[in-house]
Amino acid sequence: MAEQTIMLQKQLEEKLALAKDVQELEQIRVEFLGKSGLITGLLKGMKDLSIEEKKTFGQEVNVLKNTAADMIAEKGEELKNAEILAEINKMPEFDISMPANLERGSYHPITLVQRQCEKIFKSMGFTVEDYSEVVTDYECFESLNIPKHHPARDMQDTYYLENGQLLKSQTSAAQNAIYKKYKDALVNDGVPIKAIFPGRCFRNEATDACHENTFFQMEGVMVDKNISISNLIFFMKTMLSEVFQKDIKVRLRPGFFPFVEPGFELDISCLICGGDGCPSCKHSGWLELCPCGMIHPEVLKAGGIDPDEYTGFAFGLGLTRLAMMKYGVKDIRDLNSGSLKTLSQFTDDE
Ligand code: FA5
Repeated sequence: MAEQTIMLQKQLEEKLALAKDVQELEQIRVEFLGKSGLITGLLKGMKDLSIEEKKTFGQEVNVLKNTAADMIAEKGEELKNAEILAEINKMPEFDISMPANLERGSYHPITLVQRQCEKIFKSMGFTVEDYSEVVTDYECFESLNIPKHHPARDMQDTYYLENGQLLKSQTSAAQNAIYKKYKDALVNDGVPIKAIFPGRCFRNEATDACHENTFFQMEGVMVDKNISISNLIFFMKTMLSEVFQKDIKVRLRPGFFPFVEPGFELDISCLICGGDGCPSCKHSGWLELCPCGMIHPEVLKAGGIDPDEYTGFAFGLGLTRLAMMKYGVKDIRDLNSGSLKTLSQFTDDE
């Protein structure tokens, strides 16, 4: 009977040597080790053998079964490795010793002006804060003296999440948290609150040359005893002269925001058309850049600060528009285009 097992093993070896892929290998496995396979079939012929012969032959068949399973598994590994190698060989050749592409990327123009503004304000003692893009209705509106159904909300329609949170429509959404963070140091240690917080804002509105649905602002606040509009104007002027490094025509006019009183609109003369009027400034010659004002007492109160003792100013600089003016970008949409050809032209000129 040993001949039968030796013959079957030889047969299996020959078939395995010819197997080209895992599908063929599976067929061989079924042929030899399947329920009605050749090796299993050997056991069926045992019924006419003596008990002693059955014992010996049974052992031989079991050894063959295990050997066959090992041989098939080994062949399987070999075929899988060959398949991986074939895939690798199909890949285009490359030279791993080649030096990396040494062409440097460049910062986005908005990042450049943001960094520049941060540097200017840091040099004047402001901290730079980060805040989330998803905020609550309380943060974005209620804490800023804009209750539900207030008409001021119409100016800032945004994108709402199913859980009632929203994508912030203005960086002012961080004001309440900033006041709460620093109020103890203000009251107990007399440290003025001086913070800027740049961030991405979202508004559900039609786009044009000076409006995007996703844009950047940079909020700034200062709270202390006896802060006045003169302080506000000083910081605004310093920031603009540092950013542009030349005299810029600005105008301050009254503006309404429920979270400041009095409130102003700070416009700069359009640097794209020199003030003559163009699509970038909606043909007015002026660009709304940085609304600002004295923080409303209700807003200070919501932040845990006593408005009878402390006053402060706040501003909301349009960073994206500032980048447009600084780099002469005529259409705001180019800044979100992701076009490397457009964006790689700008460099940090410091
Ligand atoms: C505000 O968002 C107020 N939170 C600003 C503020 C802060 C006022 C603190 C007073 C005190 P406004 O909606 O005007 O205000 O936006 C501020 C600036 O963001 C604008 O002057 C403009 O420069 C920029 N901006 C507003 N909407 C867009 C837009 N759709 N695309 C690009 N820039 C925009």
